[in-house]
Amino acid sequence: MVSVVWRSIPTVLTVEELLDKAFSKAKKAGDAVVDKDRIFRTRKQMTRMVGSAGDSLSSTLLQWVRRWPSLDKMSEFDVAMVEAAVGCDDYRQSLGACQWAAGKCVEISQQNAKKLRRMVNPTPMHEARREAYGRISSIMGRIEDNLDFLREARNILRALPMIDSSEPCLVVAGAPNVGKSALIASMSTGNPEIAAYPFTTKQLHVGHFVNRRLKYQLVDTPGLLDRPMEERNHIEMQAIAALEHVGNLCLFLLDPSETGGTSMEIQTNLLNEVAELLPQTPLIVIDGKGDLIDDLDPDEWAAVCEMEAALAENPDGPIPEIRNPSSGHLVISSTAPAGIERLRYEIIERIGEMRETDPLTLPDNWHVRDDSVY
Ligand SMILES: Nc1nc2c(ncn2[C@@H]2O[C@H](COP(=O)(O)OP(=O)(O)OP(=O)(O)O)[C@@H](O)[C@H]2O)c(=O)[nH]1
Ligand SMILES: [Mg+2]
Repeated sequence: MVSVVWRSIPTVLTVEELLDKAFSKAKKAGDAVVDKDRIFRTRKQMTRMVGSAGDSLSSTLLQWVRRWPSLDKMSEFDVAMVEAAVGCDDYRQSLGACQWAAGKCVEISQQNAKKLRRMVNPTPMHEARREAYGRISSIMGRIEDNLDFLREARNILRALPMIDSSEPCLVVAGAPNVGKSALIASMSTGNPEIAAYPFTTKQLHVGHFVNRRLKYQLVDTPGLLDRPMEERNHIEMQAIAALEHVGNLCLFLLDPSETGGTSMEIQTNLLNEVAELLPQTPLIVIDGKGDLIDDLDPDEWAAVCEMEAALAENPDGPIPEIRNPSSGHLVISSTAPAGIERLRYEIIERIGEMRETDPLTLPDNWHVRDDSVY
């Protein structure tokens, strides 16, 4: 199951815009009718006008239904995001309403055509066309709230983080200001994408790097895995459950320098909570902002920074590693930079081990040949 590309969902017009577009197209279709016989001409015109309006409305509505991602085909993560952002029930109901209205528009145009076939005078033909237009407008009026919902939903959904659940995903957690976003930026190829969770105003980053054709995604969790458990509501809990489903590893970033403003005691409590919240997700605990940690040997730190810089020139060189003597955790610094390549190596190893222990698991998009048909 590949992630939904939220940025490509189509715009939804207002009822007024939709009707204007459909009726002006219908007028052109009517004007194009040529027939010397007045009765025949009027019948054809009125039939074409209603037919064209019905067709264009139904095809636009059905196109939206088709192009808006179906909840049934989304990953659990995406469903949880939709639930938190706009509500799955309203989402499903609004798309259902578009489908219903599309059917009704076609039905009205078919009924109108049938009626016109029995008419012999132009005046009732015009009346029938007007009546059909009225019914179409009233059907559209009935889905006005649904279209308004979809239009607003689009703005919110377009900002959601996109995660491909068929590739490894690393969830980066830690207290506010510990350097989560900086770590994602320093590990990523190119600039991380900026996205938003529905429950926080904080920007979040989704970055990635590629190793041996596997795309390792790094997902930020500001406002989600950065504060005590009791403050979380039902929707956030659902999103956390979804993160556990999509995340293969959790990188928990500590800031022993406490320059981010959170004491180590609170950070450690948060670490314990996150470990409980994501019981199935292995954790790698890292000490960040290594350049500000007093416990490190300055000479050793300088050597690590130098070796890390040398790696940029020669990627096959030795990968430096430094651990905090007081915690035993791997130390990194996104600004130095240092320890980043060691962390990357460790991630690749850990993910590799996980994939090896379950060799029968194929990626979701793997093509399976059904031999019975050959
Ligand atoms: N000295 C130093 N500062 C760092 C390092 N990493 C991040 N910072 C600084 O710490 C501050 C917070 O970094 P962010 O990456 O925004 O932290 P965050 O955890 O994403 O913060 P929120 O998203 O607000 O929770 C910024 O001012 C960074 O420049 C580091 O390795 N060393
Ligand atoms: Mg951040």
